[in-house]
Order: sequence, then structure tokens, then C-alpha cells
Amino acid sequence: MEQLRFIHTADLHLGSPFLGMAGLSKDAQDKLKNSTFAAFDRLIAYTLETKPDFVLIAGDIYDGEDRSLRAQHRFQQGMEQLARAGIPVVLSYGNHDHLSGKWARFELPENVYSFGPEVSTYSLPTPKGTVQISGFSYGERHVKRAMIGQYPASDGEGYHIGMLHGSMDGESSHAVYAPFTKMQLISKNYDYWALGHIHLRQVLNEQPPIVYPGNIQGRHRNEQGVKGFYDVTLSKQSTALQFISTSAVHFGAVEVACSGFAHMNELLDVVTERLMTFTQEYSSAAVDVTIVPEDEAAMELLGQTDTASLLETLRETSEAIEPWVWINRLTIAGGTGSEMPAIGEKLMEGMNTWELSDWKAVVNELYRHPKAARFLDPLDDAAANEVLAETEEYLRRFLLERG
Ligand SMILES: [Mn+2]
Repeated sequence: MEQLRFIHTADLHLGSPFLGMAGLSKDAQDKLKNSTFAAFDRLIAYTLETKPDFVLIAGDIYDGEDRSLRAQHRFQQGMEQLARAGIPVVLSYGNHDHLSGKWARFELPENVYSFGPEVSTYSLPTPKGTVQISGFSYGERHVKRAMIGQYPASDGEGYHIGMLHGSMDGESSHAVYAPFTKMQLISKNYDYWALGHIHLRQVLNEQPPIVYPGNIQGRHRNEQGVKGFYDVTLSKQSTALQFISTSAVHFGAVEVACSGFAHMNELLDVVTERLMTFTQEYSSAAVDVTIVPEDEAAMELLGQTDTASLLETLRETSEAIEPWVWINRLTIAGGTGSEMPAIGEKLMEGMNTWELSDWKAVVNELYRHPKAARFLDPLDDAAANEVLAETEEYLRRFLLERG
């Protein structure tokens, strides 16, 4: 049987708002706000240039259930471009852009097939024969039940691909949706499993391939590194996965060891240099910087320094760096008394397990307050992460001051 070539992508999260980056220059802020669209443009450009047999998008095309007009418009334009090039697209909607959200519908061109809320199988005609593709879209936000039981087994004739937006049993880094086990997927006898939902790129199984391509653009400090999609060449005997990067802005962390100097300007130079190396490798970036004093002199120097004003100064000195870099967070490691007291650790441990729904339950009253609500941005994962980090900082200071 002739080999297939297709694009597997997921979690585009078009229109992600990127909250909690106050202080960022206007230019950088725009670039960040545009980054999901820039990544999407790269996906479309690559597809037009290399003309695969088809494209699979495994859920979370939009970031919000309201599917912003701008995001829908951009997506629709991208699909039109693929339509003109004769490239079919098969997609499903995920927990972020489930079918019960309220949105002004855009009509997608005829090359696009979208799954409904029940598992079904679509027969996609390609020049290399008909490909069976099974999948479903989220009918509502919380699809917590297993959907895998509804997928039909393949009889092994022709190619059969499964699309599934959900979590593997035991995976708790994202909210658990439509759970499955690896064995359940393998038992369907498919040639490829195109997964979505987990934003970290990973291959769960080699043969048959069970793959999360990750998201195409990191959205906060916990989604670090280069992001993109897979260009897949599939035959009955083997699979080749080629990772194609799309991310326009990179989240990352750098550690700067300090020793052998006693003046602040030397420290600023060392950090700036490290940031330059980082952006040379990754391009535009938002990074967490940790300064590690390694000798007495550095310890003393940093001991006299207030972290907030050091951060402000470092942000100023890094403004000149091209491509731009934004210091998201500054930590001084092992600084005197910077360790979190045990009670704080306990509290943070508890909060770290909260999911978005727990956060929403906690701040419910504030969001319902008619006056306060007007000033609040919608609460999403990034915003919750931001509050979590601030809480940790506050707790540390509060507990240390109280001895
Ligand atoms: Mn997602």
C-alpha cells in the first residue's frame, strides 16, 4: 500500500490572551498576543509549501469557548487557503472549544470535515485510497467519561487513524478528560493515533504510533521550549515523524551562577549575556531567571539587594536585546532566609493540586460582585498560575517576617 503523508497538529489555542505580563513593552505585548496566530500562519505556510495528503487537528483550535471573532476569522482564512490548494482537513473540537459554547458561527470551506459529539468514522478519499478516520468533538466542556469504548476496531484493510482529545489514565498535569489507556488504543488495531489535549509533545507508543504533538505556541511559564507539530509519513510497516517548529515566542528558564565578582554592574552584565545567548537560540522569549550566588562575595552582594528593584533594573538592561526577551520572574537561589517555612510548603502543596474549577470556586464571589467583576479578566490557567506564584512569594515574605 502506498505511504501516506499528513500533518498532525492539536491545541492551537488561537486567541490565547496571555494575561499577567504587566510591564511588558507595547511591542513585545503585541508580539505575544499575536504569537498563536503567527504559529498558525507557519503551520499553514508549511502545509501549502509541502502539500501533504491531509491535515489532522485534534482539538482545542480556539482558546475560549466563546471562540473570538478574530480567531475564527483567522482560522477560516487558513482553511480557505488549504481549500484552494486542494488539501483536506479533518478536525475535532476539544474541551476549550466544545460545541456548547456561544459563538457567532463562521462557515468553514468544504475541504474541512469536523466531527460531531459522538464517535463516528469519516471516510476520507485520498489519491492513495480511502483513509478511515474515527473521532469525536466535545459536546460540552467536561467530557470526563471514557470515550474510547465507542471507537470501532479496524479490520486492518486500508489505513485507519484515530483522533482523540483526552488524557491517558494516570496523567494529571492537565484536567482529566476522555481518559484512555495505551492498551485500549492499541487494541483498536489502528495505524496511527492522533492525540490532543496534553501540551507537552510526546510519543506514547512507537508502533502503532500514539502521539501528542503538543501545542503550537507556549502560553505560559509552564509550557517551555520550542513548540510545533508533526509531519507524519505513514506506511503499514513504519512511521517517520518529523517535528516542525512554529512557536514565535518561547518560554524558558535560565540559571545564572555568580562568583568571582563583587559589583552589581558585573552581575547585570552576566545576566544580560545569558539572556542574549538564550534569545539567539530560541528567538523572542519570556524567561524565569534564577541567580545562584556561588561564593561569599556574591552572597553578600545579593543579600543587600531587594529582588523587586533588581528585577526592574534587569528588565531595563535587557530592553536592548534583540530579539526581545522579557524576564517573567526573578529568583535568587539560596538567599539568606529565602527558604519557605514548612507550613508554607504544606499550603503550597495543597494549592498546587487545584484545577481551574477549584480556582473558580474560590474566587466565585469576587467574580459575581457587580462592581468588581467589570475589572477582572477571565480566569484561565495562565492567570491561575500567576496568582499561584504571587501567593507563594507573598506567603514566603509573610511567614519569614513573622518569624
Ligand atoms: Mn489544549
